[in-house]
Amino acid sequence: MTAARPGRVLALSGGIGGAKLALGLSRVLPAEDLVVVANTGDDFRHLGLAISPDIDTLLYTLSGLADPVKGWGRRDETWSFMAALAGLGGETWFQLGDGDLALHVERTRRLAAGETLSEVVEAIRLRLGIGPKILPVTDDPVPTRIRTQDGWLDFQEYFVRLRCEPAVLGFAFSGAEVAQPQAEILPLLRDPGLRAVVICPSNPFISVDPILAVPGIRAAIAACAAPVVAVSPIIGGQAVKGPTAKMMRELDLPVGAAAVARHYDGLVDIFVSDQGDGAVALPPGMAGRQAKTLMTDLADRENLARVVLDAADAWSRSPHDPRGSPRGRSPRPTEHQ
Ligand code: FO1
Repeated sequence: MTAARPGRVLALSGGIGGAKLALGLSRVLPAEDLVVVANTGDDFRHLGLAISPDIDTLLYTLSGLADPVKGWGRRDETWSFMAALAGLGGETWFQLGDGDLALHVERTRRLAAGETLSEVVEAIRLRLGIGPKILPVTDDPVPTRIRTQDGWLDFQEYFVRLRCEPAVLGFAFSGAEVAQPQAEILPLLRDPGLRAVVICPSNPFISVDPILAVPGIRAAIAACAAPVVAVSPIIGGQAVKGPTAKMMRELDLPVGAAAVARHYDGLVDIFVSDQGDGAVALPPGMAGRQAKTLMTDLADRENLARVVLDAADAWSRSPHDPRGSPRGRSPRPTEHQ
């Protein structure tokens, strides 16, 4: 490992896998140096409540409140509300624990009172004592829709109610074309002092792509002065959790880290794959790094965070030929060379 560089790190994250690396980053960086941009494509209204699963997974993970087994929801949760709802014949396919319910009720109240989603997340983040900022990628609705052989499905309908069983044919992020990126994100990406952009090991299709679909975000990442590092969510041809590998098969993609790297071609400088996968064929101009990417405990999360930052810093120190850059960018500022 080499000496750390100063500057902020912007991490893009979906839910469980992304939040694990975000936690690792939060433990090796000063709080003010980490900003996590969260996917909001999974957000929906349910039982009259505004639910933001990936934001909440980040809030719970970074505050130590997350359920360590499920990855979503709160630890030591009780389920009286669901049991009472079931007794009344209500809708119980989407599980809301009693403590978790409080967050949805409070978010719904604040939104109804005119707060933006960013303001709500910021208020809750401070109440939970979380240091790093968590920014919804946008305050506008960008619900992910899944195209299947049986037609289009709302995201949670596909993910939770149908347990990801229908084969996917494609995705849409409704409203993304008119969504405004959250106000702090583009200025951060344009900051010449930005240390790194980290694409966490989240599902590329349903967690990262909705973030990149918000106007201006993809272009700003491609143009930013800082190295962009992506961590593979696929290890040994399998997803650690969730439907990434199944989706790749259904989309006729080879299931492996190489296909994830190709998905990020033109955006990513360094691709971190699992050490057990050996050498991964990467698109021209993308550098590879191997590490233990399976994060089973806190030490794994911290170690992977250090590897990601070390790879980014080494990239920043190395001389670059902008013509050879996969992102076709102008040379980075002198102080970064
Ligand atoms: N995932 C499930 O598989 N079943 C559930 O009943 C469920 C409830 C739930 C409630 C609140 C929350 O924040 C997340 C919840 N999740 C549930 C997880 C979540 O829907 C997905 O993991 C994400 O949307 C995918 O990143």
